[in-house]
Amino acid sequence: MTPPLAPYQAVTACRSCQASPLEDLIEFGTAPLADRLQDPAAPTPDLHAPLTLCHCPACGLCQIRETVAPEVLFGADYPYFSSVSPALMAHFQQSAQQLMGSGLLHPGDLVVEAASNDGYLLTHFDKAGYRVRGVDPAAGPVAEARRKGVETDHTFFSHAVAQRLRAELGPARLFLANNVLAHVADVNDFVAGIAHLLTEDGMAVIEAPSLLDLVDTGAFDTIYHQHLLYLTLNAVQPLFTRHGLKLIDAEELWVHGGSLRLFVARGGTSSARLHDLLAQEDARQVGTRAFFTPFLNRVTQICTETRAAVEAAQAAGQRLAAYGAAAKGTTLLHMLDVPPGALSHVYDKSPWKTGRAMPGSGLVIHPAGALDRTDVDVVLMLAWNFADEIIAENQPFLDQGGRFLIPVPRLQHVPDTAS
Ligand code: JHZ
Repeated sequence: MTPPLAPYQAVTACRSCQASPLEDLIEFGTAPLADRLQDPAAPTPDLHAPLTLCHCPACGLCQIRETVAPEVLFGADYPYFSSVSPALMAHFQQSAQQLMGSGLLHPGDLVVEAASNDGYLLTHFDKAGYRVRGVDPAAGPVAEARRKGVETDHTFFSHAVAQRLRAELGPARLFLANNVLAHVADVNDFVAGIAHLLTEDGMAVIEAPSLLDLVDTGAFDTIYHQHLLYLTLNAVQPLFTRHGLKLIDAEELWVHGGSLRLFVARGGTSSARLHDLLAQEDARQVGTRAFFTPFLNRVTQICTETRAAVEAAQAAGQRLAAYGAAAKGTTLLHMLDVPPGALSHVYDKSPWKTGRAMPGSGLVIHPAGALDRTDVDVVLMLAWNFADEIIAENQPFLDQGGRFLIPVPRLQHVPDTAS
């Protein structure tokens, strides 16, 4: 049976520079929409949409072709709450402290964050006495942010929203946007909004998935309908220039399997670090077909080996479950296409996900207390980016003979059964 399709449009021109044609890299087929969790008691057919990774030969921007209606992707039921990972919280606390210690902000300054989620980042600036305003389209996280006292507009950030905010609150000296630039269909409108909102000496600090890391770690599962862009510094530079802004510095981060932090201002000298990173991209010929070839082979290898490991465990009579009802898990399970029933359920710590079911696979989400051998023998790690944290918490499960399969960056057995 053909699954019902979500409302979507396929772009034919680059989302940034508008050049065409775009060149296709991988087709994932018709994939379920990540993060649209089901109520197992009253399931409705999962919405799907084609998913195609492509790139723009003109400006080098890697992107997906399909734009699923954002209200469908980030609607009332959006289940992602950033505050679930202590490592992520520590990362953002450090980032807030660094920015507050940098001398950029003065008392009474305005800090605006797009996709402020549950307010976890803005609370640091709020407590330090700055004026803060969040903007987020997802009802659940917005309610949580407001509960914490972080004033949040329940909407998507755009140029029009920036005009309204500036008229209401004045310009912002600091604009934050973590894991949102790459989610925006009209990225030119978003960046125009940043340019409108910033003070003359203001700064935008933006975190987004790095294409180089995606390719180097084989993290093909982070490709899903929410992620429209996969950034390189060379490809985003013209996006900012087009709107009178300048990329002045960049930093590589470990978060979400590898991200870039971009520092964008109206002018100023570019850092030596930025020049080095741009030169590294040039040396790797990022954006050419040859650059993508090893990655495309790796996707096939990860899927083949992981599927074989799941099937071998199943054939040996072991009970398998998954860990981490992450958005990326939807792409991974779609591409693995393991036999129905091979995995019994998925564990996840997020109380907002418990009791619901993952799209596509239908795996029901169980609360992740300590894993126990009386329930499960082998656990497929969908939240592989937090593998260290999750394994450290579950040492007793390993001591009892339990096993983890970690598919990305390369299939790894923990403990290593080969040794
Ligand atoms: P996690 C999210 O993707 C959502 P996801 C979003 N689509 C996006 O763009 C990217 O981030 C960047 C759970 N967990 O953070 C929590 C445990 O159960 O990798 C999460 O459900 N135990 C906006 O969803 C999931 O795993 C733990 O100890 O792929 C991890 O999801 C920890 C640490 C996490 O992002």
